[in-house]
Amino acid sequence: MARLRAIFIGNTFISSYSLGKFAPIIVKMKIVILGPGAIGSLWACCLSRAGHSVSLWSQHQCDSIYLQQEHFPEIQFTSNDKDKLTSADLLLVTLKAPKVLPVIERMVLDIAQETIVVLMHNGMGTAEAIDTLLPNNPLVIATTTHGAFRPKPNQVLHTGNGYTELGGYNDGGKRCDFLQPVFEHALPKTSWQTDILTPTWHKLAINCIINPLTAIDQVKNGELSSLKYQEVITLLIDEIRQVLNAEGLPVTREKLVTTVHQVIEATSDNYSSMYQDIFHKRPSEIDFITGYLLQRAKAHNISAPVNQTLFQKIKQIEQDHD
Ligand code: KPL
Repeated sequence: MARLRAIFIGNTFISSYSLGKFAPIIVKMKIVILGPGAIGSLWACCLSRAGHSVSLWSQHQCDSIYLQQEHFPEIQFTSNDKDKLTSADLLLVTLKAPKVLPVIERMVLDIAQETIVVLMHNGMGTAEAIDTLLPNNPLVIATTTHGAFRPKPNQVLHTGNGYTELGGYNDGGKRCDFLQPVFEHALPKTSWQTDILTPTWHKLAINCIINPLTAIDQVKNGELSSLKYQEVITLLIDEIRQVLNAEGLPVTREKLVTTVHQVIEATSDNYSSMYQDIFHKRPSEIDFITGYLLQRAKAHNISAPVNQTLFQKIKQIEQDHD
């Protein structure tokens, strides 16, 4: 039997029509990408090629940005256009976690209540703040394992094929499952999660282990499979598991060990994002990764001394850079 779902977002008509095996029809959305770094630029190119009206919002005040992804034709995006922002159906935030709140705070008056806000970054803790700042906007969380690299300001490379998980954070966001075919059509694979906090916590667990260890020792992810790191990884996993369990996620130690080692293997040739931040003497996302874990550990009266040590080491390195 045919199923027709029709949804209006702002002035845009989104329809998702499925008949037997036919794919959904996705109508053009007005999308602004806030923070077009590597992953934001990749989504900008993919969503634009999928037929959406995409514009960018960058910290570098400029009217237009050219981006070329691999062999595809170069695309000219308008940038920092207030009209595009106020009329956006979707604001895809690909800023790093520490920048999310300060940047959105400055833009708050130009974001319409109907605009769906999607947060896509490593770490946790921003959604609470954005939900308070924009209480009427549908808020969606996204995690992605796609790899992207910007060798030059106008060029983006899709360096690793991954998957994206989306899910609503607030009531409005929970009604946005029609975004799944939009993202899937632009850059597969994408799934809609009714409980997005579970995959987000799992990603946080992985980042709490791989990111600080690789950043402190300045090694590739793959190095963490050597014997030297196994004791500290086991201790970190034990602390993280207790926090996840206290948060209501019934994950076992074995499951976490397997997942972490799978990611180390799959990304063995990667320099983690925290490695790169420390290498380039940029502030890292530690407050939103290990810092968030430690906050939740404290709330549950769980001691996490090994995570605390890594947190302090990264903080010390950042201070030395200052
Ligand atoms: O998410 C990552 C990161 O570098 O931030 C991992 C999964 C560790 C891959 O490098």
